[in-house]
Amino acid sequence: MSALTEEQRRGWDDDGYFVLPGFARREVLTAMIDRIVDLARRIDAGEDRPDLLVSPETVLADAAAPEGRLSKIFRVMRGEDVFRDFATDPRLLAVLGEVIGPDVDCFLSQFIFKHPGALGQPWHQDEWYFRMDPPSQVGVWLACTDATADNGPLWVVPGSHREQVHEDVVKDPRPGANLGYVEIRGADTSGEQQMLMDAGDLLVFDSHLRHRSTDNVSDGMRAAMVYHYSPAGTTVAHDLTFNQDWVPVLRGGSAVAVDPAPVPIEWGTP
Ligand SMILES: O=C(O)CCC(=O)C(=O)O
Repeated sequence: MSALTEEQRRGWDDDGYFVLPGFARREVLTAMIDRIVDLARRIDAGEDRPDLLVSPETVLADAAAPEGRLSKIFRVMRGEDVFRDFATDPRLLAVLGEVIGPDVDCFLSQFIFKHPGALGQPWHQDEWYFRMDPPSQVGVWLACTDATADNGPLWVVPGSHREQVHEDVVKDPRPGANLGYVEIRGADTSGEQQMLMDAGDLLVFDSHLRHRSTDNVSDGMRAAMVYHYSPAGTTVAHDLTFNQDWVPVLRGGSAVAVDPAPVPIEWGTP
């Protein structure tokens, strides 16, 4: 029996994404947010976590709470129970087995805070950043809070997953923008769809899908937990892989037990 409904399969093939509504329970979302806030505070207090990569929040750099000064924490999947359990949830692995195949690695895990006033991420394709062979990865974006019109939801261009990687990009010019962000120039976004999601909904999307998120103009935090998966044996064509940790999760269609021992970051050549 398929793990996808006909509608989800059609969404994957035709649009490059689909949503699994109500995929995560509230308790799981609360546990994720509590754990990430705790990690942010411990790191701020000087705890050494060479297995994690922390990305600062540049626009709101003077926030009082440590988590308010962060935009992302990467590589949380291996060593943190709540994030590892989600990444290897049998329901998720069944979906990934269908859209990727029987042998799957999780290579990226990141919790994204979007605090009130934080900027969104301009139009991009994740594959522009990845540069992998084979060039087709799968992202899963879990709404840890509701994603509303005001708090910086994702927007996607259905069908753009069939496009090549757009090389005509510019660095995000906005003051305070994340240093790594680029924006695709000149591509048609007239079919864009806003992804309003309830907390617990899961978006599954192709790494070629053009997407963006808008700024958080609300007075509440929007939060998301994002994982990326690849077919096992995928190779990366550049050295900027320090936010990645390659973890086998599926082999021959069966779940693989994940070693939770922390793996320090291997800094590539900048
Ligand atoms: O969550 C966001 O605001 C943007 C996330 C995104 O576009 C990505 O991770 O590729």
